[in-house]
Amino acid sequence: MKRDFAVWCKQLQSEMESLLLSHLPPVTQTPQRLHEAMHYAVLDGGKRVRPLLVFAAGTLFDAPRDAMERAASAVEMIHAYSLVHDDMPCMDDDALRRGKPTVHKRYDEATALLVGDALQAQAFEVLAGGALDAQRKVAMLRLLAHAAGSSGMCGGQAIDLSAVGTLLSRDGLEQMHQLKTGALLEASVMLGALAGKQLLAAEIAALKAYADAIGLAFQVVDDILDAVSDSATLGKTAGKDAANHKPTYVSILGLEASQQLAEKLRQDAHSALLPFGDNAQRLLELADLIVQRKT
Ligand code: GRG
Repeated sequence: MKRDFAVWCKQLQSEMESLLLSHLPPVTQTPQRLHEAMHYAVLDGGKRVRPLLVFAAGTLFDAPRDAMERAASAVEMIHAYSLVHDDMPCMDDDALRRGKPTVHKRYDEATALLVGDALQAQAFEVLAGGALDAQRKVAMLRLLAHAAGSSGMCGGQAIDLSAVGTLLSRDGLEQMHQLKTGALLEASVMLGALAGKQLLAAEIAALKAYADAIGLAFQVVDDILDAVSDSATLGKTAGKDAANHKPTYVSILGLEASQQLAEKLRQDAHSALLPFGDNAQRLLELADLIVQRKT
């Protein structure tokens, strides 16, 4: 990783911490336990990949800072909510997330459910604020709602839950991941871009092709890491996919072919950005980060 990219990531990751804090209800506000659990779920953890994508795309299209900050916070809140719910006993039943006990373990199941619900609502409230014109805000709200709902992340999660113990084809696996993980990653890129200057149809198509490639690459790498890494490095339980007989890229293609696929997707992401030239440097570097990450 180049030094200036590493510095850019670190700076934004640290800024995200105070931004998210400022966009959450204070823990002193009633109901304090729920607000404390929301802070626990969102703050102090995670790579903040989705906010980084918002900033990289937003900067490419000269988006105002406040609009990028709101979009980045909103998308990270949706992501955090999905992790809280995914870890619950009725779904993945996990005890470890971001190196800490999961929310239902640290608090209780009812609180975890409410944390997810409240974070989702908070995300839309944050995105609805700020000085962008109303028409643009509605477009951004609609985009995030579509990516988070049954046509996006929730839909992907439903397919995932029903696929456990079954044989999924490679196409079926790809469709599930496009929805479960890809939709929110794509929304991060598009929200950043939408917050900026008017987009041409060709620019939208290029960004979508980039987002498609990194969305899938993210998941292929997630499957590889689950198979080859350990819980201490990942900050979540490793080896769960095989233990739960979940269809994954590693189980369908094998480890080596999965690694080759991740590399091919990284190159696809780079090719998609060619029309933007050097201006897309941060998006290019984020594609590399997604494929080369160790956690
Ligand atoms: C419960 C509605 C609902 C959806 C859950 C995101 C998700 C859908 C489930 C999480 C389970 C999982 C391992 C998904 C695969 C990829 C993924 C989203 C990993 C976690 O994202 P990272 O690596 O996490 O960006 P950090 O902690 O860095 O933010």
